Amino acid sequence: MVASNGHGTTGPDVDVVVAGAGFAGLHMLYRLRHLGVSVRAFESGADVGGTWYWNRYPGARCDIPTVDYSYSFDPELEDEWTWSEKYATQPEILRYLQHVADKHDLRRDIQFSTTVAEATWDDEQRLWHIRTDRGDELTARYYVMATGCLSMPKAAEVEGLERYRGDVYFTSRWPHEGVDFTGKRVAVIGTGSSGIQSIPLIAAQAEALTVFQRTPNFSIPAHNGPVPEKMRDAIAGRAAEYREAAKWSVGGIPVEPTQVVTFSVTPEERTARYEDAWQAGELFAILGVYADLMVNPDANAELAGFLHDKIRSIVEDPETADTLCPKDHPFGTKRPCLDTNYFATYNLPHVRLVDLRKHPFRSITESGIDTVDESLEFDAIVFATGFDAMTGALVAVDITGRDGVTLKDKWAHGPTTYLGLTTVGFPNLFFITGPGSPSVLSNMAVSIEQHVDWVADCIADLRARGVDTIEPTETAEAGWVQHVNDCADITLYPTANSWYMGANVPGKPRVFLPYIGGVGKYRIACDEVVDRDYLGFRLKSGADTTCNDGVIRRVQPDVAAVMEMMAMLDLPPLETMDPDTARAFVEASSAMRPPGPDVGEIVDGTIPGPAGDLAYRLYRPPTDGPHPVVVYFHGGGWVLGNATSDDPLCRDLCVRSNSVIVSVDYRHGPEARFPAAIDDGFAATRWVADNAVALGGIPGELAVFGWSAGGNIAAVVCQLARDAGGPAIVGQGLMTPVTDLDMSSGSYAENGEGYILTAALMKWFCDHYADEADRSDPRASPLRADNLAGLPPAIVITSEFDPLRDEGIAYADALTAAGVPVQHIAARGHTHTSLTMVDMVISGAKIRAEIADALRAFFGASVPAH
Ligand code: N01
Repeated sequence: MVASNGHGTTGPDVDVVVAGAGFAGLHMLYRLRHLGVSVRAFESGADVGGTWYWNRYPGARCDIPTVDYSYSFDPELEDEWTWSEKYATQPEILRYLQHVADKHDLRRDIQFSTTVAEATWDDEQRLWHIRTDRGDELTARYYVMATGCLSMPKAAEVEGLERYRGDVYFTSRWPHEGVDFTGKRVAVIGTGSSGIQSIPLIAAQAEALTVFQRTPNFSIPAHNGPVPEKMRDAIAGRAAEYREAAKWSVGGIPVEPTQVVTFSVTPEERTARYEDAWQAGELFAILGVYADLMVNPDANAELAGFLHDKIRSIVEDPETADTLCPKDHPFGTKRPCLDTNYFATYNLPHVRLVDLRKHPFRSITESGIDTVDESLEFDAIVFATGFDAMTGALVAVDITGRDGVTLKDKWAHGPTTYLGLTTVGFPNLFFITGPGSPSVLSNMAVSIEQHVDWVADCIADLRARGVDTIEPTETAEAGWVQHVNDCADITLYPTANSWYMGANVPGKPRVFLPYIGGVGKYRIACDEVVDRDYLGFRLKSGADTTCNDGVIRRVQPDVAAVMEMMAMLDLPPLETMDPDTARAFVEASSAMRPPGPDVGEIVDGTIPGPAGDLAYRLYRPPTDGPHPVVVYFHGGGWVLGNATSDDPLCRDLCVRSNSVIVSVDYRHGPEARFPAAIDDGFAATRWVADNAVALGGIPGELAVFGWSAGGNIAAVVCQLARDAGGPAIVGQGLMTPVTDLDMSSGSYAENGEGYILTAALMKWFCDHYADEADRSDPRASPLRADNLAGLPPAIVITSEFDPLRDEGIAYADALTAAGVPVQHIAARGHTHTSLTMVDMVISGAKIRAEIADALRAFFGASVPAH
């Protein structure tokens, strides 16, 4: 039903309904009001504040410096409000939000002590029907959920609570009048941020405190106190500039991320830096201590070791200290805590730690808690057991979208959103800091404002254009979900059983919920969506639908980061250089690469070639031989490179495939043009086959592998070997190969610019390599061979953003058509060069693992075990 809007026409009762009046809801209300739209907000609490209204437990504070954890939309607040501490307490933050609400008279649009219970989309009228738990019913064009990421407390999951006669408290729903634990025997369950903040203060009052710990957590001292001068100075007199920098930063605080990796410095320097981060008492300082902390397990373990030592140096009882050392998850993969005297609390004689891993709960009794091996009596039990994070509050509202689908059902296997803001099937529904947005991994104040601004601007824009509904497309949403996962998958985060993964709630799907790509990059993506005419959104105005469908981020995030870095260096294009200068330039750049994994042995030697000796480098696996042998041909467009130029890739292939890799050099253009490289490649393959035993290889177990121009040589060598009756080659690995020199495929048009290997550079390579007349020779363009039958089984690897992609695919198809067994590995989101960037582009590792598996399959049972 469409109610009268009081203006004599029919339409929604209000333009927008907002659920929640915390940080997000208040700002949303402010923005909408200034747009001149009608808005009604509902808030479950009796006043504004959201999380800061409910979480009143002793010790509750923010864990982002409060000068950063503040609004920027009202510049007057910078002077009006002075934070008393580096990390303000809950009452002070609540007063701040109340001040904002008062100043902007926001309460008049908020109905308190009221929860939105149901929201149902009416596709005919194009509006939401909203119903609250107090029976209010109204319609709205848009529905904005500003319900918070950590607002739905988890149920007490310990059996028997209903029997218990003592006092029960949840940190997330703390009594307004406070609690006096003096003379009480208290149990605290949970050692996340809420437990770690409250335990020292509860211990200070209680007669006896027992902490039940399931998982120990990393925590560093907050070193709280007055706002440090350096923090005040950073913002004083330049608040606007400071806030602007925060918006484009990684985590929502303007700090320059380090580029230094853990093991690039001496152990002494490393420890000194860890110590500085410990002393700084800031989450972003310790999480950003080294660039590889959250991607390299060894780097992470190094810091974890330092933190374990700190715990052991504080906690006097060695067994308790050991129980408090987190060992089951990498540092940072569960949100680390900031504390005041947390670990030292365990030195107090009346405080005891129970390790639930060793002594699990049996049940809660009338008078206390039974573990499997003792009965303990308590006057009060405090649950600091956390939240159904990020999705709990969203699916708690009965939301029904188009075609009667509920949000709960749609997200049964994990939330799917476009930009964390919207979801398919639910037009005109917006989430503030929803799953798939930076939210909890960032300074929430900054992320909330970004979402609120995006939503407000969007609503204003749609109204101005006469658009009735906005809804993401399946393609855009699937693309964003993929991107969110791609970003998480190159980090250690998914390895932990954290609430980021939904792992703290029994039965919740295991999905990495927030977006880890960074606040600044995320903002760029959101803005770009709008600039590209709402890319990936379907807009309906009356009977018209417009849609610029597509995916906003398709390149793998680490590949994109490398491309950005290179763009910033503004390097001269290779094709503007003469070959010698280009060679020197590439060699100098290669010296800065991570070296790749250790192999068992490296041997350099020479091979007699048709026109003189050819250098080779042999990589032997660290396992007992003999091994199968792979003749490797380097990339470099037949102009650049040598036997050692693909060193990291060769090491990686060697270790992963457990094969001897013999990287052979060949003559280059323009000094030695086509077919010199091919002649050398074939001669080198023959020589390696003949000398397999001396090289530590298994006779007959010989494959060839090449990248780029090297892939071209590998493919041609297989054709030549077939035609010459030997040597026997059991498999060919062609990674982003050149198979046709005519350079006219669709992928040249698509990817010829902007992905490092450009069409212009390919032309430069080809011009230096082969005369026009030679380019259709199958020895230059193996795709043009009349007959591909009888060639060795192949692995063809193509990259999505490579000008050479289509010719790789064409060769794979042609081989298949000729009856050759082919495994085609399509590297999604990769470029021509990214798969070679060992230890730099982490997303390439799983592709190289697939390649290694395929190589091993060529050799079958003859490959010795790892
Ligand atoms: O909740 P948590 P939280 N039996 O989920 C344990 C933010 N926050 O309220 O790890 C026994 O982190 C659980 O054990 P395990 C901040 O982002 C910020 O403390 O699941 N134990 C864990 O130890 C934070 O990360 C501040 O094995 C059970 C604890 O309870 C987020 O909110 C302050 C259990 C829950 O830890 C959540 O923090 C407070 C069971 N059945 C919160 N179930 C600031 O400083 C759970 N546990 C700003």
